[in-house]
Amino acid sequence: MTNQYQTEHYQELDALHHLHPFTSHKSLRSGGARVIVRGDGAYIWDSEGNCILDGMAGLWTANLGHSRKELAEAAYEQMLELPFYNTFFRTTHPPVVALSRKLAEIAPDNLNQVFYGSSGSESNDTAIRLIRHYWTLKGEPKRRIIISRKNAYHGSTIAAASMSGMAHMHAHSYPLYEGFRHIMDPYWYGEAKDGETPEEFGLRAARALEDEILAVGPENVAAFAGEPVQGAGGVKIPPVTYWPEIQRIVDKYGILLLADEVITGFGRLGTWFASEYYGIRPKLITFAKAVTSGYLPLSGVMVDDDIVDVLMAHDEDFNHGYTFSGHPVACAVALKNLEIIERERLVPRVREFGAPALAKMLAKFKDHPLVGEVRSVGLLGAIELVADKGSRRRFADPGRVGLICRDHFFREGFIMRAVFDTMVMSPPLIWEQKQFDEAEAVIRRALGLTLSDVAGEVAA
Ligand code: PXG
Repeated sequence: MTNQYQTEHYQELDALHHLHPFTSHKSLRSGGARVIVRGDGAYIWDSEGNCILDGMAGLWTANLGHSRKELAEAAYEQMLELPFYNTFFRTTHPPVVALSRKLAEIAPDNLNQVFYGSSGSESNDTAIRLIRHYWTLKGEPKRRIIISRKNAYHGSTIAAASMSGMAHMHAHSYPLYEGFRHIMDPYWYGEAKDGETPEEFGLRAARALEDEILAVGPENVAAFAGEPVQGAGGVKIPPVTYWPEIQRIVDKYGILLLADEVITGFGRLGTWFASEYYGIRPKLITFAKAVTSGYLPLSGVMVDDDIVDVLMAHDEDFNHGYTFSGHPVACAVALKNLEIIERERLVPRVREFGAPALAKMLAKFKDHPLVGEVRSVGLLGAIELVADKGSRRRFADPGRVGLICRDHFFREGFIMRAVFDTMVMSPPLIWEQKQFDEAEAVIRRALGLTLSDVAGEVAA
């Protein structure tokens, strides 16, 4: 096990040479990064030897948990056989063919073709270009506007960040890429009017799409894009009325539905894809993260037969692609990952065990003085921290209390992420009752410590 000296050594070199994503580099340099050195199943270890329960599956990613030998072996064997070849210029290879076939089998029936990338951002950029290309080929080139939602996260490339609805990203030093509009997100706890039921709110939030389509002119709208459950935006679970109404509206105006399943894909809600869970019929699904459980980077867009038919009916090239589109080693690892998820029945297990266990564990905190709401769907969960439960009043300076709480979690040996003052979790699909019990004990301690830190600000 590494010792204290090495922790400081890594922190110092990290501060000197490594720029981290979504980070204040100044504060990171003064505080030092945590050095994570090992992972096994549900746990990770830091360089001080602390064992930490990973309530975020890496970053919404390691659905199988950490350090599965079979995935390492799949990579090793593929590296000895064919470590890399491209899929441009009319070439292909067995792992990409086998994975594409497998994805077509587990995805909704109408989605049978895959275009690959290495990150969720890339796959959303692919989808954006493909959507616009499709309408051009169809003879409707004016249809360029893609409507998405506030607080959506679709990635960090310029097009995907423009489709995202994160104000702090839009405010960054580039203009938004053109052609995106953002409507309200279906966040009942944060945005419902007094007395508005989740069902009423869900319809109102969905109808914002119709209002926007009419405002910009239906003939200009190419697609609607959304995460079935907003993840990075704070595990915002739409009311049951939301997605059926969205489906009705996209059908009515003949626009494409893009489901960004980068977080929800591969079992997280107890179905292979959340589109199945919510009964929606997307024309495109983007995926990444858990397709390999994060062991190697891989992403893609699954494309509907109608879109493919239009591509097939024209001679034009689709001028788009990445060196690593369909990387053979990543594809081999993805295939093995899906094989294990299937063999261990992890998708039905989320429905039968994981989802109810998470909901039951979170429910124990709903009466805590700091907790405004707990919610979960499948293995996505959230705890809202508020200053006043009764009125849903937030703490001053949003995000401050979330960070206090996150740091307590970490010191207590547990990872949960703070989205402002919403604590979110996304455990691996392999958690057993033991891990839910451990999480419960840590959450109880950490909420208690957080409460004593901010006691003066909490309504009696
Ligand atoms: N779509 C969704 C729904 C995502 O959650 C992306 C696209 C982009 O994927 P890549 O692979 O380009 O990162 C994501 C990524 C967080 C956090 O803090 C969430 C993501 C990435 C990094 C941090 O919750 N999601």
